[in-house]
Amino acid sequence: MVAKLPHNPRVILAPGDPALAAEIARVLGAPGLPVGDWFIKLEGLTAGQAIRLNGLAVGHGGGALLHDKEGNRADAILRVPGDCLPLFLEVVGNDAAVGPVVAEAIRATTEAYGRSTFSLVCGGQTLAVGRRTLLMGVVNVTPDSFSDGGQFLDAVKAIEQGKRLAAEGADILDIGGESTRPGAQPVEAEEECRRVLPVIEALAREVQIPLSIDTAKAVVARRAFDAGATMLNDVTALRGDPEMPALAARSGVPVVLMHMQGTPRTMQASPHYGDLMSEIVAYLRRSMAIAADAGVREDRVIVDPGIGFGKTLEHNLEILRRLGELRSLGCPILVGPSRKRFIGTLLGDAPVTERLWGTAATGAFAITRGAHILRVHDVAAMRQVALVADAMVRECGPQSR
Ligand code: HH2
Repeated sequence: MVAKLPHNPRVILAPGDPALAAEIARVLGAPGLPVGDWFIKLEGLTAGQAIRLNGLAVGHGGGALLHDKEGNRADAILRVPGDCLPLFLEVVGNDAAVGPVVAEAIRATTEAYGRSTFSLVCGGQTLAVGRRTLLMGVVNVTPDSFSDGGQFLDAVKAIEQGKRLAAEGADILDIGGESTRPGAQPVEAEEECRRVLPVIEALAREVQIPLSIDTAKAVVARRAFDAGATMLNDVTALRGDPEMPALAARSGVPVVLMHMQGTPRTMQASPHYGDLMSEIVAYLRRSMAIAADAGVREDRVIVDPGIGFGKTLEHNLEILRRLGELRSLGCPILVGPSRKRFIGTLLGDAPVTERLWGTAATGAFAITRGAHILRVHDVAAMRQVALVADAMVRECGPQSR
């Protein structure tokens, strides 16, 4: 199980850049050519394991870059030629100094990385993920959301908005009754329910697509499921409410696990990371393990790096550039850049109403970097972006997803 793999293993680059691989195959007319190496990072090895791993990798035409940590601990970026990996894993598994645990961490991670299509069962509906980019349309039933606060606080308006987004081509609607914007005030569960339940009840009757409840409170999630929601979007990744993991398991819904540093009140104060993607992957892996221990099936999990949640502009850009590393978790990847402040900053402090083109650029880039689902406010425009970006990704071959 990927969630419980030791050494926080993750693929940094797979054999050949997929686009490059497709191009070489096209030019040379030889699709089976080995076009590159795996680059896999393993953390918390013993120094002895890391040195031995390097020796074994060199013996298979690769190598390992070692990063010394405190005392006897070491991280390694392992490089193994793509066509040598099966043999290399056999040798590592049988090596007394390294052993089967490390071999399994590498094997399971590369296998998870290679998964490109998924099925998400949401009540009676099944979403095919990975064939084209899915859009999750946002319905904020709040007075204070950063992007559209107060516009849909009235249930009738929120229902209309949900119906509009569904008609524009949303694949999922995400309904939330508490803003998570930096510094937002917490909302009581009763008030959150009062906001979202009538909207979910009406939309469950009126639209044919799955409804997701955006909440960190188990009591709100439970009542939302009773009202017709069939997906959970928990920005605390099952760590905010101790009742949430068991509820998620019992209800059997797909669960979005999002990374956040700090809480919405504090997260933008001074976000700080050592290796950003290492910390995000380790955090999500830990939440996946919490989910698995509570009984959530592995095929119900979606991961999200949490754009803007305890992240500076530079962090958000780095996440988008390195998004592919999340593929090592073997789950669909959801990204929510829509109208966020970093886009405004890049556009010279553009207000939230003028961030659509920036959102489009970010969404297209995220798709080329492996996002399967985009959480967006402007579904009609982003449907066009996704259609065109998907066509370009397809040109690069199936491996590029
Ligand atoms: N972003 C927001 C809220 N929920 N959930 C996931 N999984 N990923 C995100 O990036 C994400 C999210 C913030 O956007 P919005 O809902 O428009 O604002 P607010 O939280 O102020 O209501």
